[in-house]
Amino acid sequence: LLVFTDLDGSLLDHHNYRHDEADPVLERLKQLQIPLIPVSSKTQSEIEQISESLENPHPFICENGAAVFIPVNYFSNQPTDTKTSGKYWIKEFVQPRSHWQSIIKSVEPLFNDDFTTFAQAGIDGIIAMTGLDVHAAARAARRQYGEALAWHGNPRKQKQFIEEVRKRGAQVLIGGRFMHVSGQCDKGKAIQWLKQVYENFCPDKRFTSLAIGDSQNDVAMLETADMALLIPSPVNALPLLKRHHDVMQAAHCGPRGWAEGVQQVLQQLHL
Ligand code: 2M8
Ligand code: MG
Ligand code: MG
Repeated sequence: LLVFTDLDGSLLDHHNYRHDEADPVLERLKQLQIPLIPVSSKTQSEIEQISESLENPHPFICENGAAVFIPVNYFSNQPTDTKTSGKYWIKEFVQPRSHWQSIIKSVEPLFNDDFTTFAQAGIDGIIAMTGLDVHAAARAARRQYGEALAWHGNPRKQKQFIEEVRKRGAQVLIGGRFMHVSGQCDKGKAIQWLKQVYENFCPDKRFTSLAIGDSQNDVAMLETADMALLIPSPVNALPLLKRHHDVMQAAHCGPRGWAEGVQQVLQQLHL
């Protein structure tokens, strides 16, 4: 089993970003040596901090599938298509943040006060919009592959914004709070790539993928995985899945629902 999990609103509580209620199940996954792979809109720096505090040594996927970070020597060889940087082998799916920022800049005149980007908001603005502390907000600001923005305008204008940036080669994904402008990446493509890497390096094992998420930006991953666990959100409707054979829905929001759902999957698989 490979557990691909969204963070905010799924493993972490939407409001206070805590995961206590999932801790016993996280412990159980460790005992069973089941990889826990964070797949989030969050940045490398944010996920590193979370993985460290969970003592989770597994790869992670940041910025909505923009890049997969594999700790060097996690597999017996470096996967093809990856570069080495610092402690990681990295598979990148999109161009750097500056490219997406210039696209946003080019459409900005059409949408004067309709949005605020993370770059415009700065650390203080990010704190105000998210409730993160100053250190966490600084990590959220350190984006490498896209731009996050808060939408203040009406839904019609929002649709138009998505169209305008799309014409210029960008794609918009919608998370629990923000819109994320980047390239043709999503959490689904990224987990598919990483699952293939596990299979290439462990040919004697068969992997089942479980994806867990609560928002629209999780749909591609929920549809791609063998099993999907939907976590209800206190702020958005359950994302609609077009295609899925094995989908479960947690009874509670955040880490409580996450823990109940994962436990159920472990039982189902007799683990
Ligand atoms: C953003 O991500 C969330 C989760 O999906 C969202 O879009 O609502 C990201 O910018 C992330 O880096 C940040 O930590 C989070 C804070 O709420 O918001
Ligand atoms: Mg989420
Ligand atoms: Mg997320």
